[in-house]
Amino acid sequence: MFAELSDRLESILKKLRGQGKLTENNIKEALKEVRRALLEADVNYKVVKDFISKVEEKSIGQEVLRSITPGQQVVKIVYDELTLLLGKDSSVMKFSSSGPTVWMLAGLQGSGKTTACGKLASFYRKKGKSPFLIAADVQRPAAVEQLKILGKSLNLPVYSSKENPVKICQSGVAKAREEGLDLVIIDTAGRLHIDKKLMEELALIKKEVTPQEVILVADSMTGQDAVNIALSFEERLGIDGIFLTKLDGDARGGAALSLRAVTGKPIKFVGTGEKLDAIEVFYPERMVSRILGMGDVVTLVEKAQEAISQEEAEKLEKRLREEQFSFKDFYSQLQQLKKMGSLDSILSMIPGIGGSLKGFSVDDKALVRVEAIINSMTEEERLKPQIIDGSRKKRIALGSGTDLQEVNRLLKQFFMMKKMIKDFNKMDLRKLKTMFKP
Ligand SMILES: Nc1nc2c(ncn2[C@@H]2O[C@H](COP(=O)(O)OP(=O)(O)OP(=O)(O)O)[C@@H](O)[C@H]2O)c(=O)[nH]1
Ligand SMILES: [Mg+2]
Repeated sequence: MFAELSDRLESILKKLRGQGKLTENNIKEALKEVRRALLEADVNYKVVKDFISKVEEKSIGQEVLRSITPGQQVVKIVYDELTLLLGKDSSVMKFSSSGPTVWMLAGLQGSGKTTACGKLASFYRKKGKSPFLIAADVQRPAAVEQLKILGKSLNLPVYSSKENPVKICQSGVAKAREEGLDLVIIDTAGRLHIDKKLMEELALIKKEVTPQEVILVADSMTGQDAVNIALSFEERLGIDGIFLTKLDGDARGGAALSLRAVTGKPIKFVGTGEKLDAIEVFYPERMVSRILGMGDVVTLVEKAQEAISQEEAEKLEKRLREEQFSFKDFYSQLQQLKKMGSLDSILSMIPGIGGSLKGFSVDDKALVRVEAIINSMTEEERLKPQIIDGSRKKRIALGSGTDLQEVNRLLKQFFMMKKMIKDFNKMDLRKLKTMFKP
């Protein structure tokens, strides 16, 4: 799905993510590339323009540039804005509270309406509905037959008659009510182009059977045409949502990424193949993760933002560099560690240290005792652990409900860590970072 766009965005964002420090120019350059990739994927020009300007505005703020992970922050902004573009939440289908639910599918010829009828019917039958299909396409001679064959393959009833499309729909809904079937799906005729007659026919059906959903079936392969078609249908008929088909093909992503922004209507389902089970509920966030080829990055950034404030990180970095690392710092690290899960991830957020302390981890129970030990130290002991002698150790062990062995172990770990930091400081940190990269 959207392989090319996905590859390009992924590589642009990967470059950004890898950078410890960013300048306004770095970001602008990267966003220029993002812009080009979106335009080449046939995303609507105006949508791209708005998108880039929003991302730029948010990215160039001081908070991002000064943050501990500017590259990742920018990636997250891109991710969030793309998600907004696609409509934040997945939208659910509406059902009737009295009598059968009626959904009407409309769209141009060959967009995949008839197939979508079958997909929706089998999808909702699995959820306990009893679907009933109405063949209201009397335009194309073989259309009714096609729906009947499809109904047979799914073992679902299909209604057809020799009346006009509006009458067919009315009597079809009446029949469904009679038989106690609760989900009516209407397959309508398509035209090669939007014409007045088609729109009038559809509007009349909508008026007479008042469907809970009018779903536009749009072919993602047609790119910006799909967007223009959707706009026309929305203006002339009024639609509730979009079923975007053929995403399994080599659609470039333009339609998917522009439809919501241009029409204001949500994409509700996507078709991902010719088979009747090739249907997916549309989740904007999942789609964006797929397009950007990530997701873990975003959660990581969110976690890091919660756990460690930028100020704290800067203070710590400064202390580490000045070799003043004390038990107080150690303690505040532990507090953050508890919020985050692993010391590795915190340390990897600190520029200059990165992955160099990999492998240092503490389990939860040990953490509680370590906290108790540090809590039992005096302020002076925390700042200058070298003064902790035998009798102080005994007092601390007693106060924390641990034993001498544990106090010793913690002190040993602490001095080891401090020595590691000291050694690292003597070396070129940049070199170190590459050394520790897997
Ligand atoms: N690859 C792929 N093919 C699809 C998808 N949805 C529909 N098709 C194919 O697209 C072609 C047209 O599908 P139909 O469902 O007949 O389209 P329609 O809108 O009912 O067409 P008309 O009734 O002629 O207006 C068929 O060959 C389908 O198998 C999809 O999600 N992926
Ligand atoms: Mg059809």
